[in-house]
Amino acid sequence: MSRLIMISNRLPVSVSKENGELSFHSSVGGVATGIASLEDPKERLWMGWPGLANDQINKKEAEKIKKELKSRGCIPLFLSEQDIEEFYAGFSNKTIWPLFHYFSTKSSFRDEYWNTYKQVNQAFCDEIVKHITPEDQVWIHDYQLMLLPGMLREKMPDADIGFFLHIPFPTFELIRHLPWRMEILEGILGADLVGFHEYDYVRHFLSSVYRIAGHEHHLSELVVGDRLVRVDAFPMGIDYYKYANSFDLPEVKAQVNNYSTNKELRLIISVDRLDYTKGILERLLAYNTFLTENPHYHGKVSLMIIAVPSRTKVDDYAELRDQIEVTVGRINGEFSTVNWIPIQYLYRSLPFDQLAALYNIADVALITPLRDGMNLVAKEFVACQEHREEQGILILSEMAGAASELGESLVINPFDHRKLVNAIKDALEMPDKERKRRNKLMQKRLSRYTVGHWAEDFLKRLKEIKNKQEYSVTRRFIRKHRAEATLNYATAEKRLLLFDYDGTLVPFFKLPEQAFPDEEILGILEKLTNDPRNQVVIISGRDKDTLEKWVGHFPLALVVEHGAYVRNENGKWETMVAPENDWKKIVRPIFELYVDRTPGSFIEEKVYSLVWHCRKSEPDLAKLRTQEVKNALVDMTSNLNIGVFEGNKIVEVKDIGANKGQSIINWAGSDDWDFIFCAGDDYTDEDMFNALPEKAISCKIGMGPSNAVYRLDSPFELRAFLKSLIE
Ligand code: ADQ
Repeated sequence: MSRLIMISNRLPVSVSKENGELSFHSSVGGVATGIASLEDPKERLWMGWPGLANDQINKKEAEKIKKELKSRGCIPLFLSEQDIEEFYAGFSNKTIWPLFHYFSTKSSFRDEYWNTYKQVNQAFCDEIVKHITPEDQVWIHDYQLMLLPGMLREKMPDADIGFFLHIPFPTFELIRHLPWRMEILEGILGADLVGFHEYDYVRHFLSSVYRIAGHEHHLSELVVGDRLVRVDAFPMGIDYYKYANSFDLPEVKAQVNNYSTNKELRLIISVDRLDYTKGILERLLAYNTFLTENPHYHGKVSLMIIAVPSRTKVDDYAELRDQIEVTVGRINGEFSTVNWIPIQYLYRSLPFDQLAALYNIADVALITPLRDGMNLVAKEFVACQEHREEQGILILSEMAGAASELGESLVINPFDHRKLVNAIKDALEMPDKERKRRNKLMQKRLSRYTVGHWAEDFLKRLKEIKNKQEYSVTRRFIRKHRAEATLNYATAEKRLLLFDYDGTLVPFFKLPEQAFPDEEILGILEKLTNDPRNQVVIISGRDKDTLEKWVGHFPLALVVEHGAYVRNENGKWETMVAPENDWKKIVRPIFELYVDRTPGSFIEEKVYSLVWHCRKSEPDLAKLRTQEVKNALVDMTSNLNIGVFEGNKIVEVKDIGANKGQSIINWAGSDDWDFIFCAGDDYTDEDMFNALPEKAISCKIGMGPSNAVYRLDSPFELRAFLKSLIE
């Protein structure tokens, strides 16, 4: 039976050891709550680090931990002190965390961190394969385990693997700093479904994947190897009613009564882990200015900073703690009176009842991270306002993922000191009716997309993409089909082999002249053309001189410029259609305009066509210009006997009298072949596939819609198949 296997750096149960005694604490974080509320009854397992270094426990204790955790549905993975230092504090929190939160100057790129990161990801992989079956659904979480999807994919090629990143995915300009950017992207792409909190992160990820790994996406789906991978946004929600109804809980009520002694004092709360991405210092400075500019608020407002200790072993965090404490001390020293302290500072984690009570009594929540993947505190605060008589209002940073769902809060740029100061005043002075109006809209949204809904949505989409993959792989020229074809080839006496050249026999290069045949393909062509049972034909859009020079020494037929010229195997050229080229005078200036506007692009002239190439141009600009050039051409060429075609990084305008389909009729039209194989990668090859008799095996190289019977991913896969024929 299929199970859900959750994998995260930390387990939802953590183990600690005090005075030689082990104790277990469940931390029902957001994700665990979401998973617990799934309606699907299938069994669940959770794998991760329980929080103790293996150097701190002996064998007997490790066994005890395993046994106890097993009873709670968890599998522990123990880390050594060195792993914690280099994998967790090091690569995860000193390399990835700052870089992905746009603090690139804090990022340190050290080989020993990277090596341990790889090792720990591998250890997770080795452990997990002992526990899973191919039917299980695997959901891997966060930036500590970005290599794991790829590692697991290698061991279990058909596994259902989802990956969710809880932090921002930054722009390509930052990702390119990372010396191991390719490995990280390939690791993530081992998943079938990759999820982020926000569409902006999806965009950044797809753009990095395109620029670094070269995979192009179509509507957020891309092909990696022979797998379809989907990338999508799943904004994580909260356990809404737990917060919205918290006021009715006696323990929360008791806490509220504890706090509410001075009804005159307006309360601003700030709740986060103590982290430089959270903007705590900037908040304090804004509050300082607010107090300076608004003396009438002295004694009437209080800011409560609740900072949860976090990553205390990382220097930046220790330094930030000092800075915050000095700043709090300075502001309190400057403004405090005998009966008023402007800032209360709590450096600790609060239990749920105390935190919920604060959410329930605060007038303002000041949540202004400099960058944040989502920020759940903002959502929790808004939920807690639902049943309040006088509701509080949220000031939220536009740099938090949550800002796209909480647009009715006071959204500010946390780097804009003036706006932050003004927002504090506006929030305190906003009429209750207005606070309620804004909160209501946000509450409605949050109550719909809860954390349970989030988990369900992600897992449903994972299933969908797996089903879609199955459908898309039926078209692949899989081992079984290839074996059948090889057998037919071996017994055939008369065989016709038709190949496109660029992107089919050889991969694409930045410049067309770089795509000359390498030794491997020359060897394959030599063997194929030496067999008297074979007729090999290469049909290409290229000009005749180039192909003659590259492969003309073999006894094969050549059809060039999409059928304009034909050479039989004896080397004699014939022209198929008389060129009619007046249209080029109209098209060339348009292409020239786009060459000027698109650095790296250029024009290639062939007898029957003009081609605008943009393979060397900046990819996103090339995409945009391709659409523009096509639009310009379609309007201007509608009265001419020419067609405009978009190919792989090209736009080609050609005489529609010349096409590859017509040009192969001479060969394919004859019905005395025992075996016909035809391969091509481009839109122009579709004419060829359509003109083939039914018994032919046609094969598209690469993705995209096609009339071919089968598909292979690359020229290298085609070469492997051709080698199996000749061997
Ligand atoms: P965090 O950076 O930890 O999480 P956030 O989402 O705000 O940020 O907080 C997570 C949880 O911590 C919240 O549920 C909150 O209640 C709790 N918490 C915060 N302060 C607390 C305190 N003083 N005492 C007790 N509990 C406290 C990362 C990403 C975020 C992303 C989450 C989830 O950095 O951007 O929203 O994962 O994906």
